[in-house]
Amino acid sequence: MNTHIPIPEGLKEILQGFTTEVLRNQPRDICDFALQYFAEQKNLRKEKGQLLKSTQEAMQIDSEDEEEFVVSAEKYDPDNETEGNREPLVIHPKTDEQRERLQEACKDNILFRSLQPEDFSMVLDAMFERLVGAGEQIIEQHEDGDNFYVIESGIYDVKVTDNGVTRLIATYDNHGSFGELALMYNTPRATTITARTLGALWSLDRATFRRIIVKNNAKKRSAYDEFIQTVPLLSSLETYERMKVVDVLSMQQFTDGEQIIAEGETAHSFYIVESGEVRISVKRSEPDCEVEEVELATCTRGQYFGELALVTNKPRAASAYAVGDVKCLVMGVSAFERLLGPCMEIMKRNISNYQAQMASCREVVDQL
Ligand code: 1OR
Ligand code: 1OR
Repeated sequence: MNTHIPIPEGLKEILQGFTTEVLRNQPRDICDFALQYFAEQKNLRKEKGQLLKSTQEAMQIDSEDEEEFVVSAEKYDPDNETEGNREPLVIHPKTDEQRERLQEACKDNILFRSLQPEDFSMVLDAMFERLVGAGEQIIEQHEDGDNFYVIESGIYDVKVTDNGVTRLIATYDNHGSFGELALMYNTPRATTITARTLGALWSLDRATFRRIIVKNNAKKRSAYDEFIQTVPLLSSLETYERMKVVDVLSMQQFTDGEQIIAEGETAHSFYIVESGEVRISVKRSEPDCEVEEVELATCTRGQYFGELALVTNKPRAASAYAVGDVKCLVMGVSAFERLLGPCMEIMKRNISNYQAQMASCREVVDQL
């Protein structure tokens, strides 16, 4: 009998992917492995869907803006502004002293760095101070996201509960920001965040965050995605993973001779050269001589630096300086840890190259 059994769409790809992973991992128990593999695939699919939705929403905000612009170019009607489908801008009045502290806390924030000055000013207007006590929970895993937070002071523990087991995965020490993911991608909170000490936070409400930051991210995606695709380190990332990388990048410019990284300092960022040249050097002090700097390497377009301290959790191993005008794409430490896991092997391989090169330098010196 000649029966025709339809093959569901995607079955072949799913089974091929699974078989490849089984062959690669050689698991002892294929059933257990299958459970874990397909659960991960389902999560990945969910994540991709959410990312796509957030891009579409950001595009929607953009097109609303264009419509508003056309209407207001024809005839400006101030009464109409607040009647539109847009909420008026949120403004939390601040004293001069508060605004100064706020500006100081936000000045290095990577999510804000690529904003136009008028958008940054709107963000500052909308932010409000929240003082927290030791032990206070600011974010609870799996809840909906209400605010984004920039740390002014205090120590904050980041914990994840998985299968009933709670693990401390990171700590913010008087620096950084958190709570952006649920607002960017419309996902539940990824972690629980609790203050370990007394502290002060600056909060930004969800609506303003989405209106300004998410819209800005959509612009960044179209501006940087092409370049990011050419960066060798990131070539193993899937398209949606690259989009997430672009979301957390900001561009920083340096002029000739400017120091980008200082040897011995605590690391907060990772850099990819977009244009120009970066010189990497270390201090060397010979007996009876002044401390001098020796050049180790140079990085040009598409190359990265500043990963070593983040991977090893140590102070900066070398300094980095701009040679001529330089533009770098910069990523914060927690985004680096969260998003560049798939590139870690490549970075570690290159780090062991540093050590090998260092060893061969020593051999040459010893032979002299
Ligand atoms: P959110 O809105 O999901 C919890 O609320 C916040 O914790 C999250 O945004 C991030 O700002 C922050 N993975 C996910 N979120 C993290 C992580 C993180 N660390 C801090 N947050 N990982 C740790 C990376 C150092 C990955 C492992 C779970
Ligand atoms: P970082 O976070 O320690 C300085 O900040 C960066 O310089 C470092 O990450 C690397 O990205 C970059 N040894 C150490 N760091 C190096 C080296 C290097 N080259 C580039 N960086 N060596 C030179 C190998 C050609 C080894 C000799 C000490």
